[in-house]
Amino acid sequence: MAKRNALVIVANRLPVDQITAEDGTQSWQRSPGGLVTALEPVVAKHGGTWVGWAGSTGMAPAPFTLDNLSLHPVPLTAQDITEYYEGFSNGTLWPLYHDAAATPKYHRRWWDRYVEVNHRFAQAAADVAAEGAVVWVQDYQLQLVPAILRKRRPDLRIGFFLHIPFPPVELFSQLPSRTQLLEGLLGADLLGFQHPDGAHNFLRLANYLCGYETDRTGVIVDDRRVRAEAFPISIDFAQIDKLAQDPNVLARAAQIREELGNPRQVILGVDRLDYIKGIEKRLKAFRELLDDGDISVGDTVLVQVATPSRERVEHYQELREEIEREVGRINGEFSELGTPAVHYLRQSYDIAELAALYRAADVMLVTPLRDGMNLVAKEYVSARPDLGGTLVLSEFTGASSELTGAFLVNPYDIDGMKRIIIQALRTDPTEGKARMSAMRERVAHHDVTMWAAEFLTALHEQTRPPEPLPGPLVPLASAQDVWVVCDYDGTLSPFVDDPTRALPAPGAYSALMELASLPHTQVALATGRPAAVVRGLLGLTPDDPVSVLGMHGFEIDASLGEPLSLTDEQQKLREQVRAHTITTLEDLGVPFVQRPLEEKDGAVVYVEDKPNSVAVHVRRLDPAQRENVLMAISNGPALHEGLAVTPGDMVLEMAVTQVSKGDAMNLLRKNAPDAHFLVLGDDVTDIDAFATLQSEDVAVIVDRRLPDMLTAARRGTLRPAVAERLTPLAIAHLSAAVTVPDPAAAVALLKRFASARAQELEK
Ligand code: ADQ
Repeated sequence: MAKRNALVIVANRLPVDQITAEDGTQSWQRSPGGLVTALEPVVAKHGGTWVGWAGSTGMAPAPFTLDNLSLHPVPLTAQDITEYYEGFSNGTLWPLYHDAAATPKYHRRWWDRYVEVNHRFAQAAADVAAEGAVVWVQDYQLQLVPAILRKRRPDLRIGFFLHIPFPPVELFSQLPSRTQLLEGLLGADLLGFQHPDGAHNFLRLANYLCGYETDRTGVIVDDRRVRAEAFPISIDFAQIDKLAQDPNVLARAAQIREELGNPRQVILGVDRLDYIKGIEKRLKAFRELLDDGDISVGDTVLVQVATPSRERVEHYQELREEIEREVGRINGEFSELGTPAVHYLRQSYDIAELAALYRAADVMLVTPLRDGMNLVAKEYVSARPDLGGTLVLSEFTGASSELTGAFLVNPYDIDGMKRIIIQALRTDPTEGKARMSAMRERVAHHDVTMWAAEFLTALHEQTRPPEPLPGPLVPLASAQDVWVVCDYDGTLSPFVDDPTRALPAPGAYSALMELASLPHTQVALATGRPAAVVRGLLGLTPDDPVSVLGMHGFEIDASLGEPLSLTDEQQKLREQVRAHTITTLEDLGVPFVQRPLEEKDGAVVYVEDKPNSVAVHVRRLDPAQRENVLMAISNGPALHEGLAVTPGDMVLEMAVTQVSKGDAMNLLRKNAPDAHFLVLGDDVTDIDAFATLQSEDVAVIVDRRLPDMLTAARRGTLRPAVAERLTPLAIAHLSAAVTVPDPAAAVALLKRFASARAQELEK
């Protein structure tokens, strides 16, 4: 039985290589790489294990430890490598996720093998993870692992990080196994992407292809929220910065320039030999610059280092041939005896040699067609403590959002790229230093340790056990019949400038539906807005079992009672009030609109015509103007006889009927005389609902406005229109209320209540 650990990293490859000495003895050596460097301190601290393939096919070596890293090899057969790794991972997903830079291939047997191998990795992780452990799954080869793992080990806290871009809907939708992949990822608690675009694409797809409710940063899956956000990866800045000042590295940098024939300028490219890196287009631009006479051999030299990669995959073989042909062509046409135009090195180097190359280069070319991040760009910047050198960077890399001091290029635009290369070669040293300094600042502060810490902290937050249900709600969870009644604005939806965009807090819809689906549990919304508007904002369909009482109870669902309508007199009054409001605003010279506010509207008043009222919204005005307008309306149109005037949050409502949320509550109680009520609200009009509560009922107040009003009432500083609503009963319920800070917390409370009640009802 393997030792169980509190932290498990799952990646396709273990961070080690097996080396064979001259005498044939074999040993393990840690492979260099940012991921190990980033995770090593975390793994060491938590006693973690790394699960992955050890690099040779057949039987996996037994679990072992190297440099404090506990390693758990997963076996892969030659056929697994062909179908799961070279096939589905690198023949299908890799090109597709990189803008289809090569044509993705779809083979059902590749997919089948991918599923099988993902099961194997998930099982290995399940075997080594301790109860409640954090499991952090890495990259596109293992996208099904989170869901498989969650099924086997629901106790685990699962994170996933994608190192490559996550494609937009139009591309991802090509995948025959698209929903399975999304569902696989959704097994995680936290999904990390290199760039906000990746997270955004994922959220759109989870909604579009799987039908899940999503918001800006997450997806609601059953009773869980999966968070999806950008966590841009970085490098060990300090290590490379230090290395780049090492006398041996500096001497080697000088030697490199000498070996190159002491050209005036050195241009460098360092890439894995991959078609996404845009090496061919870069070579083409360089050839044309030589051809045009903008640069000359001997004066400017290009060094292109390319690490061999995925050499058995067809696209990669073609690419290599193409690049080598182009290098041969350039050198054939332009080299002089002993002075090649391009130095092409298809080799791997250690980090010290790379640091020397970085220091020797005047211009670094990083021009991928698409790249999740691109660490080479960050390494180059870290290797320039002298603030020398300039970086030419493709705008299609994740790094381009951070390295704003780079010269950005569109690698598909060869002429543009040529212009930018010349600009980079001719950069004034003062400007070059300023650019380099800004980029170094960024990488120094966002290094790989910070990346890992931010991801793991977010995962811990995301999976923190829920707080217990507040005491007053406990008896309600087991009550025979319960009605949950919620206000909308300010209670389930944060206040925004534009009321038409007052979207619900994440998870609000599913919380309401969860409650409404429980036996003996009814849900209603009591809002000052028209019912249809709130239904639209929440996405409630007529089939959803939630009642909506609009206009403070003037609009009622047919299932609850007879609809109300205005008398001729009330209709006339409403018209008069509206006309009076408009002349008042005209007299004040304050601009106003009579249709829902739009983003382009500036500081205007919105005069809302509601079925039984006129509401004046002043949110867009500056505070002094707001007061003026509210005063003028209160002392003018609001004085018409027969009006019920309600001051809300930056709105004044003048209703021609006397219906209040108290009436709405009474109607509900008439329908269910024995039910207990849980009522959530945040504003003045909710006081009327709270005032109808009985002793077993519970009030939940959201935000500070109502508690502040209570304080003001005690001090006698409350406006009379509000003070008169605060009956002794209302004060008693408000004082005993459970309070939550904001709509997000209100939604979380509803969810907790729903699951507690579900458990009680099952007993
Ligand atoms: P890669 O596609 O491999 O990584 P990149 O981010 O540039 O791309 O990392 C390459 C690494 O290999 C760098 O650390 C570099 O120093 C090293 N390297 C390159 N050529 C080398 C050579 N000849 N010898 C030795 N080392 C060499 C994937 C994604 C990226 C993402 C990373 C990390 O494609 O977008 O930045 O993962 O998340």
